[in-house]
Amino acid sequence: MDYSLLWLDWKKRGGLPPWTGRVEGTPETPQGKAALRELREGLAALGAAPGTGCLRLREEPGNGEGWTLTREGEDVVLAGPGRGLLYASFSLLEKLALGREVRPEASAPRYPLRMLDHWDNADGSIERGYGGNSFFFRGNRPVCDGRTRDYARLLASVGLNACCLNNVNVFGEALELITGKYDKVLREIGDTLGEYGVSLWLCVNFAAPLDQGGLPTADPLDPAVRAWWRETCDRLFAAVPGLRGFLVKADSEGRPGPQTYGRTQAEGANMLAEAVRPHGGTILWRCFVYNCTQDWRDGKTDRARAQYDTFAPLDGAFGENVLLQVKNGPVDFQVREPVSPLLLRLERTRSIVEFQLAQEYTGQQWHVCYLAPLMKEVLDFTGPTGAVKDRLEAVCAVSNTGDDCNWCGHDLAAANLYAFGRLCWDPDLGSEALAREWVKLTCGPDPAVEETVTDILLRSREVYEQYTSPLGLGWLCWPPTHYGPSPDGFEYDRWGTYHKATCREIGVERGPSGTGYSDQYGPELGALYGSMDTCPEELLLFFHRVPYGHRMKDGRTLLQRIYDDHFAGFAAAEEMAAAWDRLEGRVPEDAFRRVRERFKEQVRSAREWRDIINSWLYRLTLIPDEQGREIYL
Ligand code: GCW
Repeated sequence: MDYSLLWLDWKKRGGLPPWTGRVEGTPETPQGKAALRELREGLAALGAAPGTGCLRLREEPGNGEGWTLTREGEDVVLAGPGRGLLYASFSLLEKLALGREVRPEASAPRYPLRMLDHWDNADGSIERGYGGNSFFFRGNRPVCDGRTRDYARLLASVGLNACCLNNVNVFGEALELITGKYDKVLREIGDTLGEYGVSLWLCVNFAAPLDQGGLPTADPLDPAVRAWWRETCDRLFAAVPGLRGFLVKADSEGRPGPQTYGRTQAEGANMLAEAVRPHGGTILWRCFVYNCTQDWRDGKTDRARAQYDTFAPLDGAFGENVLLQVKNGPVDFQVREPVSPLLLRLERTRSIVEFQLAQEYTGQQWHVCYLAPLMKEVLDFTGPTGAVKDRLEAVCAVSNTGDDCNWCGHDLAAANLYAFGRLCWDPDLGSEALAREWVKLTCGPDPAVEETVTDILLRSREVYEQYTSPLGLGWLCWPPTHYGPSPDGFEYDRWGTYHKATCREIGVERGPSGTGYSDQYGPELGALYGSMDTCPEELLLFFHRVPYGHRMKDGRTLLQRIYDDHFAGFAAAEEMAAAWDRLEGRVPEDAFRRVRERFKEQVRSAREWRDIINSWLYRLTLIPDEQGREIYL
């Protein structure tokens, strides 16, 4: 095996309770059987020895995912349907591995759909992938092997239950995934994932009736188009029983969609929903619809507004088996954005939030950036219509995995995968608790390792934010890769992501006197964000065009705050790297070396960010740093 099992690499430990020595039960579902196997193998690896009592698995009928743990005399009983038993088993193994007391409890997931989206291409590359190549596609075709199974185990162990195999940008051989050519291997993948309770999803090309079906149109209201999708789904869902639905990127960044035919997003989504409905299927319809060919001279169009403007008027027009998939922020996975106002607005439409574990804009898995705090910020965010986490039906994230030996490129990036799964099960868990658990499960019980790595993880997002793009501004990165600083890189381009910095001020005004974006939050939040005085400082430059001399709450000028953040962020990156160095000999040698290499690059890149952003603003303003630190002319 040329890859690790991440947190599932159970390590021997003493002091296991006596009932762990024997596991009994005769579950009948594939998931129940998987639970039994995981327990037997996991307990043996943890060092369980024969004792009094035993662990019983009691499989109940049904397709639910909840489970209970009770004590019966000297025995411990795990009860639930097959899927529930699977989650119960991993939860129990984790508790034992962490040395926690096992107490009676009941657990059930908060969301019925907890999903990872792969941006894997058929040719084996991964769009915005930073952990190697695809393990789902090799040699320009899907593959099912031992890694598929281990991946399913990893997902199930943190409670994830769905996975979309291919990139939302569907091209090349991926266009054939729905044509019958790959039914056999897709079925195998679906079954392998299904054994671990993970359903299979595919991304489809909205223009497939035209591109693959040979029809003259892909108009969603055309009867021949509707019939084509129905027939395609009838065959596909019968051939691939693990399939649960499609994820669709339409009318987005050049992808075809209903707009071409003068139809609405709802008409497009509902047409597909009708085709998958007889098979119990669901359509996840992405809301990432905006004008990506904006003229930078056009000061009126505000990309941040686009998704709400397109979808809010359609609230209630979507079929029952459609979920609108909304990115966590209004623009695109920047290190800091406000919560997407669409998530607060949809009332009669089901929604799924999309996070991005793939660190496209957050250091590309060369920089540490623990994303649980960002995800919690979004889930916990409460507006007049309630907390985001209570309004959602489902949660998904773009996966950060690939075929690297450590799955994620950066060993510490696996913490994001772990925390994401756990938060989908229970969004009330805390970032710190999850970080600690992940460290202990991955690295063992050494308290110095736990403290150091937890501290690195918890600081990491803020540190990244400090040395990159200040106060919600975003987009100061190098356009071709989205890595490294290039303050004007996006400025005169078509993406609608501008800072408009002059010698006096910086940022786009999105309050009522500007693009009016803040109004999308409704009266209360709109007023809060809409005024520079009340706008939370960390989002100041997302919402406002601000003079450099603007006084921040602590009395510093905006410009001084930006300088300070960049100096502090770089210093913190150096500190984190040094802290990691002190763990030499305490974490496995290969992981130690890999992470040390990554930190070298992080520190190099952080220095570049610090100096380029600070110099850029100094050259614009000619206002020196109050502390006289070096900024380059
Ligand atoms: O962030 C952008 C990425 C694209 C991506 C797109 C999307 C898959 O740069 O690579 O395409 O978002 O989310 O559709």
